[in-house]
Amino acid sequence: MRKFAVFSGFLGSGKTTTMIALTQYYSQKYQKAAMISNDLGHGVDLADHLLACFQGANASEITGECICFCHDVLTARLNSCFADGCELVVSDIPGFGVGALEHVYHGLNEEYPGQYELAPFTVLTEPGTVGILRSGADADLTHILHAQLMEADLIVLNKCDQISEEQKEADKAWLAGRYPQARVIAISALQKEGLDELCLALREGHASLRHPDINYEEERLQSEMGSLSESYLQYRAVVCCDDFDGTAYLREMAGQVQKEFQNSGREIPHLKLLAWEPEGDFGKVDLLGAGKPIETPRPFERRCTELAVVLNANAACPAEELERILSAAVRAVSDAYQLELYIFKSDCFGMGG
Ligand SMILES: Nc1nc2c(ncn2[C@@H]2O[C@H](COP(=O)(O)OP(=O)(O)OP(=O)(O)O)[C@@H](O)[C@H]2O)c(=O)[nH]1
Ligand SMILES: [Mg+2]
Repeated sequence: MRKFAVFSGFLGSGKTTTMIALTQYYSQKYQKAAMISNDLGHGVDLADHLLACFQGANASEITGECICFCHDVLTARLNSCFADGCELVVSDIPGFGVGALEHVYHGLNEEYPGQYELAPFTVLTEPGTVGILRSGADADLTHILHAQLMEADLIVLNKCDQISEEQKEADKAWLAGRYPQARVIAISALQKEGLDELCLALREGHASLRHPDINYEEERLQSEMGSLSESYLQYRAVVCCDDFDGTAYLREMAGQVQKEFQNSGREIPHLKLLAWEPEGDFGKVDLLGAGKPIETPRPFERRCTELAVVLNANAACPAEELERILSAAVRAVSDAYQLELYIFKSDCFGMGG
């Protein structure tokens, strides 16, 4: 079997966390599996790929372009994973992901007929998203979330550790009723629950290769995408005197950024802060919306004297403003911790192209 699955879904829905948990579970229980982190940022070792590597996943990345538009790069990577003994490869999609069914699945099917077995087109969602869809309160966001789910053969309701059994069943039933073309399964990637059902759905299921009717809204999607910016910042921070708490440092930085976005009334769907120290300890902090609590999926185990830091953010503001906010937060918090900074990468751009 040489199976490939795309994992689509909104920013922060848990695509990376799920791909890490899935490839590890799949490799233990079935056959070797691999994941690809696809990011629009340039260069190598971006946050999602590094996180997967730190956690020991069989991972690689495709950066600087969407797999929708570089089938030669994608197929070369798939071929090398399959040659390496993998039977399942999963990749995410940068941005909103809408259109990936057409561009990736139909594209591969037409250009490389019969070469790849396409697993169900998978869209991740989470309880908060289902709540937004059900209320329809935010028209633009609802439009994007709905367009994503229209493409799904398989809907994965992630983060079920955050809700009760009753809520989980209610959300599943609502998704199944609203998107009858898709199978719905519930998991918690963080708690590694529901992974067997997900493995089986990908192993045994097949892509339907439908053409969902979302093209007429493409212009609107383009303009919504155009209002988002993405930023990547990488630097090394060295303390001048005492050691320090790396987790607190990352959380304070997320807090500064959050304050700026709260003040301006703009949204920041996902800010990732990943840092590691020379001995191999690492920490991760996430902000998943200006009004959301700061999450620490992985705290540092020890205090630090030196850190390499990767910041990656998607936000609804112009690229220059996002860059200014992130740089200011890095400088202010690093000063407070008496850290000397060596910035070696800063890449910020609008996602509208
Ligand atoms: N409680 C809970 N949190 C989760 C779960 N899965 C992911 N998360 C958290 O949700 C946040 C976002 O997860 P990611 O895996 O980075 O999401 P993503 O879809 O890859 O995000 P982008 O790369 O920005 O598109 C992180 O803080 C994760 O730890 C889950 O099952 N339960
Ligand atoms: Mg990700």
